[in-house]
Parts: sequence; structure tokens; C-alpha cells
Amino acid sequence: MDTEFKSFFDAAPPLRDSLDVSRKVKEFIDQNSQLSGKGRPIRVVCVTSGGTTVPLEQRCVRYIDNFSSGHRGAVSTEYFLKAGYAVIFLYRRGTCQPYCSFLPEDSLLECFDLTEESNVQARPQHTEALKRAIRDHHAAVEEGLLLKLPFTTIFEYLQILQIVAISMRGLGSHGIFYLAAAVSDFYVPWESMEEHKIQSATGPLDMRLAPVPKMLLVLREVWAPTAFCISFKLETDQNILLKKAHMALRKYNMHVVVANELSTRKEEVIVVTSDEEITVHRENQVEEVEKPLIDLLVQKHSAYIEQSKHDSSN
Ligand code: 9Z3
Repeated sequence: MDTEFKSFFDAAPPLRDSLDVSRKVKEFIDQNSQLSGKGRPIRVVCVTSGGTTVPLEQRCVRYIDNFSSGHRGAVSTEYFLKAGYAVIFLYRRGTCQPYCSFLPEDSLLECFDLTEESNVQARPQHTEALKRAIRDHHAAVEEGLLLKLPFTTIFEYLQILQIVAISMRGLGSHGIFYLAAAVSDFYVPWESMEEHKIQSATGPLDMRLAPVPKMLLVLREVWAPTAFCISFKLETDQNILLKKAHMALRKYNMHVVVANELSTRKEEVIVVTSDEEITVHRENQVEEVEKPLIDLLVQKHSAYIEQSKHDSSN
């Protein structure tokens, strides 16, 4: 493994439930692989979602965070499930969850009333969306097609992603990584981090942040070399977005890079591959941009599976 990465992992605080996470991921993949015996070739996608935090103290009081709401990851998970995939949803604690993005921002309680007999009843304007969400969510969980794994820090995120990636190796080309999480570019290495709360009385705070090692290359070359890899490129300057997306595609050897600009990300994304750029728009106010996006990515994944079969038979 890349030496930068090795030292990142060696110095990171150990993941608290690593055995439990490994067991859950293994069981999930085994259980879904058995389904393939019933004639359904199983496809598993790891969807990453939300932003990673960068702690400033080992006994963390303060941290650096980013804007990501987890909406893209949560809604994409719903569409992958609809397309027949089993989904490992690696999400930031407290961010948007699958089947919950329609909820009013102020409170879930806005969806319900109490009847005169003190029973809970959905308000008419929310009834259809609630029914659909309850039905689809329970179906995914009962069929064992959705595994949720939470993270908070950059350390937890990369350690869990490694466990998932290595466990998915056996799926070959049937595995996808859909890396929508907004991953910190800089962090405070654990060994140089203050143990206790930084005192404000000592005056202005100077801090040196180290670059986070580029996980995409290790994922592609070492952890899961046969999986179909989709990463996202986010910029705020539309003029450099496509250039940066093409650079990421080449540098990290991704199969697809989805380019998005911060302010228009819910309306439009551009799917970039080595031979094309396809702009995908939100089709109407009811359906999200993730619907045509996942349709297109599923097509590209199917073509990749066929190509991999063809390559291995030659
Ligand atoms: C994205 O670009 C996602 O589409 C968003 C989704 C984070 C913009 P929300 O969570 O937003 O729905 O509010 N994710 C990847 C961003 C990122 O950190 N990309 C890295 C980069 O641009 C590559 S891994 O350098």
C-alpha cells in the first residue's frame, strides 16, 4: 500500500467497533451473494454520504466540518435499491437518510395529527409520501438489501471504507463504489493533535493541517481493483469543473466522475467518462436529479460487467 496511506492508518485512532463492522459487512455480502443462487446475479453498491469531520483535539470538543447534507447519497440509495442493488450506505451520523428526504425540515411531527381518540394519524398532505416511504424502507430492510454504517470523523470514514472495499473484492465487477461523501482534504494527524480542549487564553490559534492521503487510487488499485468506481468532483467555479473532473478520472483511474457545482448540484450533474460528457438534468419538480443519474450509471455498470466477462473469457 502507498506509504502515505500506511502511516495514516498506523497513526489513526483504532476504530471502536471494527470487528462488529467487519462481521456485519461480511454477513451482508454473504447473504446477498446466496441470493444469486436463486437466479438473480447480485449487484452490491457502497454509497458514501455526508461530510467527514476533522477533530482538533483527541478528546474532541471542536472539529472542522463541511456543508454536505447527505441528500445526494440518501436519495441515490433509494434509486439503487429500486434498480435491484443491495446497498451498503456509509453515512455521516445525523445526515439525511434514505426514504426520509421528503420530510419537512422543521419537524417530523408536522406530518402527524392526534385523533380525538388519541391515535396518531398522518396529515392528508403527507399521507401518500409517508406510505410510500414506510413501504419501501421496510421492504429494503426486511429483504436484507440495506446495510447502514455510520461514521463521523475522517479516520472512521477511511477505516470503514477500507473494510467494506476489501470485503467487496469477491464480487468482482458486480460491485460499485459511489463516492458521494464530501471527504476532508486536510486533517490534523492524531499524534500531533492536542489531547485536551485547546485553551483560548493562549491567544490566536495557529494550526498546520496535513493533506489527507488520496484514497481513490488505493481503492482502485489495491482494495477493490475489479469494482466499478464512481467518484464525484465538486467545485464552486463552473469554469474549472470539467477540467478538474477529467483530471480526477485520469489521475485516480476512475470509471466515471460525476461533476457538480455547489449551487446547481440538485438540478444538474455531468457524467464524465474517458470518451464522453453527459449532462443529466432534473426532469421535473417531483423527481430528483438522482433518478436519471442512477439510470445512466446502472446502464454503464451493466456494460462494464459485460466487458469484464468478455475480457476474462479471452
Ligand atoms: C459530491 O460532490 C456530492 O455530490 C455533494 C452532495 C457532496 C456535493 P449533499 O450531500 O451534496 O447532497 O448536500 N461529493 C464529493 C465531493 C468531494 O469531496 N469530492 C472530492 C473532490 O472534489 C473527491 S473524493 O476532490
